[in-house]
Amino acid sequence: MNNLISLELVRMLKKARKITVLTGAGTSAESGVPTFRDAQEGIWAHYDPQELATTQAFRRNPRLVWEWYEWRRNRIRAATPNPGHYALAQMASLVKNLTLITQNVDGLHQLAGSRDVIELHGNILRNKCFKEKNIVDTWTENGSVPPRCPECGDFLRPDVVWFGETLPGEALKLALQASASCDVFLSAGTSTIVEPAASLPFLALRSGACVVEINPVPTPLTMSATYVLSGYSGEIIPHLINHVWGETIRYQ
Ligand code: BJW
Repeated sequence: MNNLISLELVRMLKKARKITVLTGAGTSAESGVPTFRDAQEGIWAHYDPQELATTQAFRRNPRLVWEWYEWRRNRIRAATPNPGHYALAQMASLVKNLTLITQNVDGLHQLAGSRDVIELHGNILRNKCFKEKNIVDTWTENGSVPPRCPECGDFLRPDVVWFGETLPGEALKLALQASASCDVFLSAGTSTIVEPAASLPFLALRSGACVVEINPVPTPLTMSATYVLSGYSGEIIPHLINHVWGETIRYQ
C-alpha cells in the first residue's frame, strides 16, 4: 500500500496545521454496521428510505419505523470500533488542530476515543420527543410502541436527521467553519451524495484545502479530489498514521 501514498501527500499531511475529517457509513462498514447505498449490503438495497427515514413515514406508521430503528440499534450496540476509528482518534493527538465531522449515527468514533465529534445526522442511541424535539432519556414502559414522551405524551423517535429535516444548527455551523478553514480535508467512507454534508469537501477545495478521498469506489468527489486513496478506511487510515507520523495504532 506504500505506493498509494505519495511523498507529496505525506509532506502535506505532516505540515498541516488544521485537518478536517468527514466520515460516512463506509468507515463503520468494517465494524459490521451496514452502509446505506452499497448495492448488496446497503440498507437502501432492502428498505425504501421514503417508508422509513422521513417524518411522513413516521406519521404513517410509527410502530414500523420505531421497530426498524430498534433492529438497527441492536446491531449497532453489538458493534465495536475498527482500526479506522482508532486511527482517527489517534490522529487527533498528532495534529495541532483536528476536527472530526461524521454523518454516522452509531457513536463508534466516540467509543474509539474521539472527542468533540460533530454529529451531523444525530445519534441513533438517543431519543427525542416527536412533537417538542427535546431529548428524552427515560420513560415508563406501558406497552406503547413507540414509547410515549413523559412530558407531553406524544411519541418518542430516534434523535437522527431524516430526509427533509434540517441538520442540527450548531453542528452544521461548526462543520462549515472547519471545512472552510483547514489545510487538509479527509473524506472517508461516504458516497458524497447526501446534502448538505456532500458539499463540505467542495467547500474545502474552494477554500484552498487539499482534499483526500478514502473510498474503494468512485464518488462525485473523486474527479475533483486532490488525492484519492482507493480502499478500505480501516486499512488506509491506520496506514497513513504509520506512514506519515511513524505511529502504530493504539487500541484503547
Ligand atoms: C467504504 C467502505 C470502507 C464502503 N472504507 N469506504 C440539494 C440537492 C438535492 C437534494 C437536497 C439538497 N439539499 C437537501 C436535499 C435533500 C436531501 C438530500 O441530500 N438528498 C439526496 C439523496 C439527494 N437532504 C436532506 O434532506 C437533509 N436535510 C436538509 O438538507 O435540510 C434542508 C433541506 C431540506 C429539503 C430540501 C432542501 C433543503 C437531511 C439529510 C439526512 C440524511 N439522513 C440519513 C439517515 C440518518 C438516520 C438513519 O441512520 O436512519 O443519513 S440518510 C443516510 O445517508 C444517512 C447517512 O448519514 C447519509 C450519507 O450516507 P453515507 O454515509 O455517504 O453512506 P452511503 O451508504 O451512501 O455510502 C457509503 C460509502 O462508503 C460508499 O461510497 C462506499 O463505497 C464506501 N465504503 N465500505 C471506506 N470499508
